[in-house]
Amino acid sequence: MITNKEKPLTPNLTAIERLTSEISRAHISSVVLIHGGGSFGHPIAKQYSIDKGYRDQSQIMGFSKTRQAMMTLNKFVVDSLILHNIPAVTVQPSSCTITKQGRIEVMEEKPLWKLLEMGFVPVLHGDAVFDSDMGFAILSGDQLVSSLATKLEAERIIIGIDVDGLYTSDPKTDANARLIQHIDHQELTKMQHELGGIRVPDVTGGMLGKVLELMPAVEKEIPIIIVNAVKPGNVFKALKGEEVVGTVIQRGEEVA
Ligand code: IP8
Repeated sequence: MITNKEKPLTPNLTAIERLTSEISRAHISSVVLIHGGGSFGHPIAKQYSIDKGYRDQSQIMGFSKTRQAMMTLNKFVVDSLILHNIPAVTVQPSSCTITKQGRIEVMEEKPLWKLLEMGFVPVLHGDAVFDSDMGFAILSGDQLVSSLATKLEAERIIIGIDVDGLYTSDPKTDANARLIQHIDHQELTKMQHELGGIRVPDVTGGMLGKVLELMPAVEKEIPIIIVNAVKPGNVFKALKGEEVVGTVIQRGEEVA
């Protein structure tokens, strides 16, 4: 929602401005912000098949361009955060992370701990990163969220998207789609099996992928709330722990 998905390399400055002002108003003392690639990282990564790993020399320029596009988007976000008096500092995933087959293998966390300890707000993003098997890969913001929440022992995860939460089907195309207000990881695993193999539309597919990526954090008992960040005030309310429409994902009781 922080970019215009229809137009490559176009930020949604209004949304960025409003979101950063909500984050600022919430006065949260210890927070890590992570954003995705939107119409900056994705079109270029796709054009050069960066997600498939290194295949030939022609991708080398593509890797540089993907990284640069992510830095451009990140600058819009961080500039706006600083304008709202948030001491934001970018931590580039490509400089501190190596993946193996697209999964985080090594990540230097010390700068993150230091930033948090000193009261800064670290800002990370989905990125083109180096991969020990594939040469390079795309590391999604969602994988970063899950991994960092676990490593940094987060109290909770708040995900801002452009629909009200997790639905039973695509709310943009299916009038019968129902918002799931509460779900545990077992129900989510079942849902994954039901949907396994089905070519799901973008929103649900993207959402399911997002949610599955977050499962390790849920298993570590870190609650997740997914809210519609397009609706003014939702991110603020979620940050403040106030009641807000959305989907709460929590670890359920284990069934013997
Ligand atoms: O939007 C992908 O991050 P995501 C980042 O969180 C790039 O999947 C470089 C495409």
